[in-house]
Amino acid sequence: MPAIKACLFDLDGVIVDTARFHYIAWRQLANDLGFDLSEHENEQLKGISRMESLEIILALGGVQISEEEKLSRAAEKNTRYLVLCKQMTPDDTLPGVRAFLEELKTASIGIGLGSASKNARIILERIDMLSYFETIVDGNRVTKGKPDPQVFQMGAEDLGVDADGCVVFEDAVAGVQSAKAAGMFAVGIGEESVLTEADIVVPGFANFSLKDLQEKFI
Ligand code: B16
Ligand code: MG
Repeated sequence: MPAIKACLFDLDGVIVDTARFHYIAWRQLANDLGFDLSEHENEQLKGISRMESLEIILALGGVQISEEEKLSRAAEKNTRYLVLCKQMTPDDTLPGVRAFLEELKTASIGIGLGSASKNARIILERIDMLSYFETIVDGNRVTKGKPDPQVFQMGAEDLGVDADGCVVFEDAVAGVQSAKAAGMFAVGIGEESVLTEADIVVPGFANFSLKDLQEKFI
């Protein structure tokens, strides 16, 4: 059986459900600009950087604003998002995540974060999960967003592990594509009908152990 050397985790939608806060804050921005943003439309923004998300929303609303206004609207959205995130506590960590990371630690498997978010550290601190991660690759470090493989390649490099020993956990289509482009085993968190390019798809970590992963890892 090939050995798993490291696991790289996306943040939003994998470790913690911040997608609902992103949606509230983006929807408010759309409303301020005179249109609405549906939950379905919001799906397209998962795993996508802040500024790219803004461009998608503006295109959806058929609205054009100056580059300067884009920066101020994005900053305003982030302020709203962070206010909402203040409600989070360690109990908001998604079910089974903590136990799974404990299993990895016991098995001496490397643990890294690969997130598009520039708020990754703040969020991990809020849910008391920062100490699990040996490396954090976030939106402040990458120059190319998902689906580019850079975020996970940097994580593997930080941990000193080859791509074929890495497993990536992702809830976004762009994130799964990023993992596959990096030559890694991709576990989709969510629905098979959406995450079609993942090697396996599970609904979450609630009933998923390291042994389950090792049995599927190829
Ligand atoms: P921020 P992930 C992504 O995080 C979110 O899925 C995406 O919706 C968000 O726009 C992006 O982070 C940037 O977040 O505005 O906090 O920098 O899923 O890659 O962990
Ligand atoms: Mg995500």
